[in-house]
Amino acid sequence: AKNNYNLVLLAKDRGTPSRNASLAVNVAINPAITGDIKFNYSFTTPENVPRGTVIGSIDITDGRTVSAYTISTGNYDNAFNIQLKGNNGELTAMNNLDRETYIIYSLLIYATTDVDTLIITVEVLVTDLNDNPPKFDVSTLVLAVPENSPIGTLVTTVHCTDLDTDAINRNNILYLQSPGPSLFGIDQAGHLTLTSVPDFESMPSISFDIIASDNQTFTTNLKVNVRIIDAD
Ligand SMILES: [Ca+2]
Ligand SMILES: [Ca+2]
Ligand SMILES: [Ca+2]
Ligand SMILES: [Ca+2]
Repeated sequence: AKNNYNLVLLAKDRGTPSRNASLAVNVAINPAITGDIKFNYSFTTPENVPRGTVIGSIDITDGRTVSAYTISTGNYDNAFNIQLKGNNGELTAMNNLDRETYIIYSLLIYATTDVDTLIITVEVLVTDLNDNPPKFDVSTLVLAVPENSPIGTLVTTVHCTDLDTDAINRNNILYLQSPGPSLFGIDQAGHLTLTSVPDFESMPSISFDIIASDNQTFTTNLKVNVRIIDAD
């Protein structure tokens, strides 16, 4: 079938003498899309799979002969490639898939066949891996606590986030790492409290780390410096 037509538009006015102008227009006709025949596929892949990993195969088994598969829309950052394998379309990963950027891709794919062009929708669900460390909302903490403050005094609350899902970060924990005798405790809500009464004369300042660990895969340290304020 002819897919290109050259048209000439002619405009002519009613004046005397008559004036006219012409405009050449090239019109490209898109291949016929068979709207009522639609194939839907759904694939699942973990994030970070290497380039070339096969995500899934599109299998048109209705007697048509496919000459090409083309991804029309939805292929953000050129995440996927599709190749003709026999009569099938093999969808492979191109760039590293990042669940923290795109969780679901909805691809619109055309299959050019000997009869017509088919529309195929492919949904690719990207599943989570633990590939992000916990992150505190500050990089260091400098605090001051009056001496003789009672046990249980809330000194501060630290906040920690992780881009991975909670299911992946199971056993995400906060704990303290202290070189000397510990004056503080922390709970899993990030509350840093006194576990003994501070005494300026014996310990004017103390340094330690608050550590967040996501299932022992990544740990992130937050440096804390606490000055004890002298009281008479
Ligand atoms: Ca990721
Ligand atoms: Ca992740
Ligand atoms: Ca994580
Ligand atoms: Ca004192």
